[in-house]
Amino acid sequence: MDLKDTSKYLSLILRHKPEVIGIDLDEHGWANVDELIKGISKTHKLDMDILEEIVQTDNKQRYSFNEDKTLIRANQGHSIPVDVELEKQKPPKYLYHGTGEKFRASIDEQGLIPKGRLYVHLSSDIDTAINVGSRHGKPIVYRVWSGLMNEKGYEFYKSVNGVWLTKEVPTEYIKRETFDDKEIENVIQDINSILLKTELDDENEDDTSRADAILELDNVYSWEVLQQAMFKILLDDNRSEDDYYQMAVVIWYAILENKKRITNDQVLLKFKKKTIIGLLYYRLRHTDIAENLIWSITCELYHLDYCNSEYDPLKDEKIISKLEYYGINTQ
Ligand code: HQG
Repeated sequence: MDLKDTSKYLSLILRHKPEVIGIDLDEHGWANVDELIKGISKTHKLDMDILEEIVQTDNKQRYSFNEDKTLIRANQGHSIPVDVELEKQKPPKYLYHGTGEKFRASIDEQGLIPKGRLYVHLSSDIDTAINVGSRHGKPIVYRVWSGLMNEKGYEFYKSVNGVWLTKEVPTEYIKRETFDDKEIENVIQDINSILLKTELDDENEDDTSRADAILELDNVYSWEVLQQAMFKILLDDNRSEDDYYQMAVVIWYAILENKKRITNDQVLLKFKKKTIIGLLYYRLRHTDIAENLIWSITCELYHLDYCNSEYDPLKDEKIISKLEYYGINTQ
């Protein structure tokens, strides 16, 4: 039996059914470590060393000891009513919930409810939500307007392992993330009209206003769909250099905004970094005006030194092969 089995059993005991091994949790979810080891080791190989290893290496940091390691508890995920002293926190504007396609109809009707657990579990990025959703078959992801909910008085908690929790999410605060072409086409049309409108708008030299307006579209569509639309524009050979340039500005603003808003750079952009940098270079390499901009984007995404790097994206084998995948030959 490996650690994973023992860890799963541990989570059953600490979150749902301590009675299986004849122990109790206190009101804050703590179990006595000696009793726990004694109980679990009847069926699974477990001693203090193994338990410490499980707690330390758990990929989601599910468990915590108290200071002198005489007590242990699960950080979140309980179905039994314990108060793990969750920290109330102001959520970001959006959070995500991954689930199975089979629950879609019911969720669209009822909103998100905790089902067997004490809270609805949310994550700050889509990738995690997709992973969570995959546990229930074909995954789908809902975007949750958590910032707005919070303003309306709904409370949010963040567990020590970074999972966001809330009691419920009514339907008016969720929208399923879709990646279908029709929606992307709608976004492209909206972007087109922004690009066009301001271009006709006399000698409007203010580039920032167009990029801002495009970025604002993420109040209407999801940021992911917006990115797909921009990606399509960058892939389109028949666009003007100015269109490509505007996409670069939007990406730069998004990076800046994310820096302010979110510290975890995993959530920075949903583009594949290499593809997007390759595309920006491919489209804008001959324009003086974009040179600094695309170099700044590259440095931010790769954590490069602004002044010093010798890096040339269009000589990067990985980038070249990503672009080839999209039918672009950089040679
Ligand atoms: C769904 C894992 C129908 C909900 C993960 C979910 C997570 C509805 C399922 C943590 C519904 C409950 C929690 C409605 C919600 N109608 N279905 N109105 N509202 N549901 O396992 O969020 O590995 O209890 O979408 O990483 O999947 O255990 O919750 O699909 O953080 O540490 O009801 O469990 O962490 O399933 O997962 P779950 P979950 P651990």
